Amino acid sequence: MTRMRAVDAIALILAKEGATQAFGVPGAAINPLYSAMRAHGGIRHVLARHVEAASHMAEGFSRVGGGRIGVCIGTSGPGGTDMVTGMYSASADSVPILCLTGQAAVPMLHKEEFQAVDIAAVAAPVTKMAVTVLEAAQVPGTMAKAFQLMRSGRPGPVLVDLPLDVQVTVIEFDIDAYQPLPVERPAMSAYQAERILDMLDASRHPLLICGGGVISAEAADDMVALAEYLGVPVVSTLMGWGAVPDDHRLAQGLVGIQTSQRYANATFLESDLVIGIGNRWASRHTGDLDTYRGQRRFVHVDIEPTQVGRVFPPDFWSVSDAGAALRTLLQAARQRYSAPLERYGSWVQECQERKRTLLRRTHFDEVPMKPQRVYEEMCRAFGPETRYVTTIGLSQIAAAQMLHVYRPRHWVNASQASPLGWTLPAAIGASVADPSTPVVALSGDYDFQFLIEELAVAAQLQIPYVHVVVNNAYLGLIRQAQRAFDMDYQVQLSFVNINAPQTRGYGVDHVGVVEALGCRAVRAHTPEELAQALSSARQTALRDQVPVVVEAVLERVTNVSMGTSLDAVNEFEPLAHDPAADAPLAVALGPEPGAVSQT
Ligand SMILES: Cc1ncc(C[n+]2csc(CCOP(=O)(O)OP(=O)(O)O)c2C)c(N)n1
Ligand SMILES: [Mg+2]
Repeated sequence: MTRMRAVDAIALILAKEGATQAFGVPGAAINPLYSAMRAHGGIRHVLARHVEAASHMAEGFSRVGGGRIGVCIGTSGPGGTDMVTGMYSASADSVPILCLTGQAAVPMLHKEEFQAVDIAAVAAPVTKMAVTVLEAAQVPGTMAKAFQLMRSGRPGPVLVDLPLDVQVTVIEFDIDAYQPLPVERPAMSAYQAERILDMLDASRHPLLICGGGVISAEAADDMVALAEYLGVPVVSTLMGWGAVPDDHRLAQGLVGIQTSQRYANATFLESDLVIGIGNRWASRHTGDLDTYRGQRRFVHVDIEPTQVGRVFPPDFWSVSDAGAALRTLLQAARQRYSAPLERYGSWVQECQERKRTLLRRTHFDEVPMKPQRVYEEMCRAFGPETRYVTTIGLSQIAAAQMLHVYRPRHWVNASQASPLGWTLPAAIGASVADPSTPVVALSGDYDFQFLIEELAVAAQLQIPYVHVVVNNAYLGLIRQAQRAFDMDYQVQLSFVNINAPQTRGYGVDHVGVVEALGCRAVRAHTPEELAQALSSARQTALRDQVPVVVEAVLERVTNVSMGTSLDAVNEFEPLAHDPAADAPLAVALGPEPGAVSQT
């Protein structure tokens, strides 16, 4: 056996568990762990400018890391409380991150010590486990359990809080004897698959729902394979977007009351059987439940048993890892049908027709620009290899209606918690996890301002990503929501900037701030300027090895399509009456199905 400080054991365990990328902010109460990381040498660390940002960086990392878990490190007190939003966001979207915090020494915990807070209690509702380790000898076991929990069942975050004296206590530890604990993944039974196929056989208009569980189970190919064998169209949730390429003939868009397409909702309302895989019937997906459920029959497949029946009782369910379920269903289908099903051909054709015609207009020439035109230009400038990162706002909603995603983990979105400020640090985390995939972040002006200082991190680390900022000088989504109260109250961001008349009353000089933080920036007022800026942004980023921010100055007020029910989504803008002219970049109008995503 070897004797070492508990923190040295932690560094060895992180490496053995493959969690070698940390994001954090040091402080006196966590310095021992930093000393262990420094001595070990194998744990990389990104120094954030705000601990909340570090937590979102870790999320961004885990969301694209393909099984690698991002680590977030902070000191005691505010270090931990600052990362609570990241824990919440990770837990809401089923993302594993490991949060490590310093803590006052055990004998001081009850003495209202400087920066001592019961972070384990604070974090409990937003983690799978939150624990202050009081005995140094428990550290290795606690770490093993943390990794097991993060990976088992529905993934999620864990907090391990480390008192100063526990960190430096010397323990017996042999890393060669340390083994990662087994990970539990329930699998659909053959019997369950048969009953689901019975329901399919009784259906004329079946639909598959691709939820985020498909992506976290690395099962996008299984999803496509099952859909193709059954000949059944697939709609996605916001978290499942990208598992089936948007230009696949069976991909029928996103269903929902905000982040959705007209054709997807219309198709959903025509369906008679819905098989949800790795989804959780989020309210922004279902809207009004009576409309959503109608006379349809529902199958729910989810890895977390307590998700079944949470929102409404399904007609049939299976507790299963999404990948295991898809493979069991495919095997059962191969046995039952012996050849790929063709019986849903006319249903698929109807869906395709809707995908070509039920579109929203994107081609507007106005100056100041309408946001729809920004997304059209993004579709033109950014290829299928692009990884989009965003959080919330009219920006996110319109983008999800109009952008295209072709690969799993290429739509990285804080879907459920949706904290403002998430986009920028998550884009950094995603870029660190996979530097070879071009990252395009998308923010509203307010989201961008929340954690804008993190641009300095990206400049310091030479991270060449592109950040599109749509500036309406408004808390646009909240302004739109305030129409229900007949007010426009505390949602304006515009002012005359005495230092920057070129902002024309829009307030903050984003170009100036971005440049001051060490990055490149371009401001675009017209569609032509925007097209030019977007087309050269990636090259500039690669050339200068810094983020490039493209600011699109929008008209102040644009209401984005949304509603409370799938059959009552309000359209505020002209629709695409002539799709080729009004929505030229619509995915169904593109080249041969499949051609784009295969380039
Ligand atoms: C921490 C936090 N506070 C408040 C909100 C509520 N909220 C959602 S969108 C939004 C306005 C976003 O404005 P902006 O980023 O400019 O995007 P826009 O809607 O204008 O496109 C607000 C305040 C939130 N999601 N997160
Ligand atoms: Mg805005």
